[in-house]
Amino acid sequence: MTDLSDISVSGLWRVLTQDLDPVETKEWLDAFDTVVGNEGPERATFVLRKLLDHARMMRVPMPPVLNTPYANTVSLADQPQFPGNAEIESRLSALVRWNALAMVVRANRARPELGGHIATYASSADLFEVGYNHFFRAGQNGDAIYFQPHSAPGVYARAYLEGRLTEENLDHYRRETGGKGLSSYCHPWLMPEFWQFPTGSMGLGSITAIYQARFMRYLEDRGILETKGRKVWCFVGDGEMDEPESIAGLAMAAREGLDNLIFVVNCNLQRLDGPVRGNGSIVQELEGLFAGAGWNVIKVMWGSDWDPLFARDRDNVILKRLHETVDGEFQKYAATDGRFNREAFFSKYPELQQLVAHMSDEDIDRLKRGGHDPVKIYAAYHAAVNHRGRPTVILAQTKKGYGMGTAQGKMAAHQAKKLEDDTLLAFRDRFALPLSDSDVHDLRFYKPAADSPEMKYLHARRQALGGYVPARAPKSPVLQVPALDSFARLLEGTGDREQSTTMVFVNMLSQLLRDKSLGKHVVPIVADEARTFGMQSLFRQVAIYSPHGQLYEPEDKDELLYYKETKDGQILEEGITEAGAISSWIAAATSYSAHGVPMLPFYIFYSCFGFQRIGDLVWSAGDARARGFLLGATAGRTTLSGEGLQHEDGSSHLLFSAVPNCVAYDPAYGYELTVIIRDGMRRMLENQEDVFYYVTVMNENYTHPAMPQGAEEGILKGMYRLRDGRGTRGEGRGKKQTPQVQLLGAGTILREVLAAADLLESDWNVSADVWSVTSFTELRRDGIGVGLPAVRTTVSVENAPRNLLESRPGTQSLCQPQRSNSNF
Ligand SMILES: Cc1ncc(C[n+]2csc(CCOP(=O)(O)OP(=O)(O)O)c2C)c(N)n1
Ligand SMILES: [Mg+2]
Repeated sequence: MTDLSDISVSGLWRVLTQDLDPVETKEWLDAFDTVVGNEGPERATFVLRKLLDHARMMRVPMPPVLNTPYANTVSLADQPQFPGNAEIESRLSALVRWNALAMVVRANRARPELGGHIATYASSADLFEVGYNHFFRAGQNGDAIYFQPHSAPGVYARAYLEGRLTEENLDHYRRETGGKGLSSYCHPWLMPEFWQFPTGSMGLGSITAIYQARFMRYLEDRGILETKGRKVWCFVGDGEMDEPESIAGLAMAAREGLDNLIFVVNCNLQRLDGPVRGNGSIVQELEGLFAGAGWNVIKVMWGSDWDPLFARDRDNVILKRLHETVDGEFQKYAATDGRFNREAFFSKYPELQQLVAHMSDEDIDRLKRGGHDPVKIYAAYHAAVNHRGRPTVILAQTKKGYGMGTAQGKMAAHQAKKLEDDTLLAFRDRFALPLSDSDVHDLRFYKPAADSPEMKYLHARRQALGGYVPARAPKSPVLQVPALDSFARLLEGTGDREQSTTMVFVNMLSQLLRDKSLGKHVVPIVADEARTFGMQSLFRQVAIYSPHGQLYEPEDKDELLYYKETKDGQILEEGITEAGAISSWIAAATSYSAHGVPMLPFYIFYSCFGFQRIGDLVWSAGDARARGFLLGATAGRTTLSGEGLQHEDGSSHLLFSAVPNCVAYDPAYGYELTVIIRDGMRRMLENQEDVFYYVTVMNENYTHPAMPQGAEEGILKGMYRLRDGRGTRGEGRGKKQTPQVQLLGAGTILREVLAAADLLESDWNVSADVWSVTSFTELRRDGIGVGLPAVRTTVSVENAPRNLLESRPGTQSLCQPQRSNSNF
């Protein structure tokens, strides 16, 4: 007997499809049918359960119960009527396909270095079109759609048909100059009124989408915003699912019952270099993964033209053959023609050969994968939006480079961007495009007349769904921020009392949470470190958010500051997932745009586990125009030495300083911190600047002076004179000129600098001015800005004239937190 425990999931599936005793199998199945037929499905479930328990007792290895056959999950019988006009939709999707392809190929004909992708969109076009025509609801009360990044050309091509982008825009694909260009990928910084969510870096779309869905629940549960019925759609690639971030939030999504979340994985079985799982099955693997995490899984494997084949296949020989086939072979079938497919796939068994005997090679060639059949896609989406209690993943099988002639299914399909005329002509014929040979040769964009049935249909569908997508709302309602003197207690110093800046922050946060108008917008976020930062008082004050409330009596219930979870709790206690915590923060920090409700998130973490751990998500926050505070706690080299090097952060400020719209401060005193946070709130909530803050806080205790008169401006600019050396020199000390030095200190080192100044004065008679540097980053930016008036005002890139910045090499990085295209 085969030892099943040693076999991989896909291997096991194949072994299990080899039937050694079909007669006996049939008897068992007949018996089971009788139970279902006579006693109903409930009884059948009970019997199955009993059998499984019994098998476990007898140590019989279990089959991979999380997998279903390599077939559509929604059966033909359960398939809803397709409500659209299939013919018009097919013509529209052909036009979008063409314009996307023309845009990329045109750009590369003119400038081969531009790059771009078509094969991804060619595989996902139908997945999007069904969404556009029937599901995606627009607006701040609509759905949040995370587009698969490399399908951006198709999203532009559709917006062109919709009249939202012009031919000139398409002609500036990947050339974002002069305000007419289109960014390579989904990028709210570069196209602030178009893209909502940045997804260009693989895996970040998935995790931020999951936490977006969770944040929408949070807004609803806290009574801040009605989000019921809204969905988060996240389109990802099958290769992309290998990213740790892609799967990092799956269990949370199921645990919290996020049925407002729908993942669509475009399973074209390929990534950039080759097959995703050449020797296995990515669909089956993902099914097991998602099902194991508790998701509702819907597979869309085969198009409607397979239905009659499956219906006639009494012996399940198609499934048997499918289960023998690894993805590397499926890719080959995609890259070859019907004749090859007949010989290599269908001719393996006589029964199978028989099933397709009536079909020509062309018919076989045209057999669709499920992700290319709007009827099947509609059925899956319909099931997904109506599913309750769990998130849904749709695994849609497609072909990479679908319809792109010689590029379809090819190993190098991902990078195909220069197509020859004969391939283009074949594409035209394949999708019945109304283009002449010379139109094709010239790669002419095509838009039907405004009064054509296609255009009327397209606009009518979008009107019915509330408008156009994607569209981003850059402005939000203004929230008034308390005046600085309302924090007087934090500005007047601590006298003899020693305190850490972390505690000052917690006091300020606590005051903000109590603020009548601003309080409910505050979102404190921690990744299992609240106690470390002395924040446990907030557990009781505003409680921890839990969609299930608190189903147990907490061990510390008798204490004043007990661990309190409630359905309307305000703290997001994420557990040990920095990636999850910052994804929550991003959702809150972009809520002003995604939901029209500005929120004020504070995510506090060990500074060593900030950028170093989740740097790419920080960039993503910048790209998304996030507004909020990140707090790097226990910062600097001098605190918590006993914890070892892991907590000795000497680089987080350097790392954050590279993100152009991140304003970073390293304050030493409570009043500095207070001024900085107050001003940050003013800039983000009142002025609506697209900046976010990184502020370090420490846990070293010392006394804090009161704010010196007039220090505020310097604190914000990055430095101010804390001690005037001349003032420290004693009276009548002689007229002799003594040396005068300037000492600068930031954050943790400032108090050592003050001590050094004392030493210089007492031991060496050298007087020293001491400057508290609250931000070397801001000073550096100020310095760089000298001679470039437009960016002189720190990082307020928003107001800088783009053409000026863009025309100067070397200053671009200041205004464009964009990744280099060539990396993607
Ligand atoms: C973090 C990151 N690593 C690498 C890339 C480069 N990259 C862009 S697309 C791609 C392949 C994507 O494959 P898949 O997710 O299967 O999408 P498909 O194009 O096949 O639909 C890669 C490696 C990237 N964009 N982001
Ligand atoms: Mg892929």
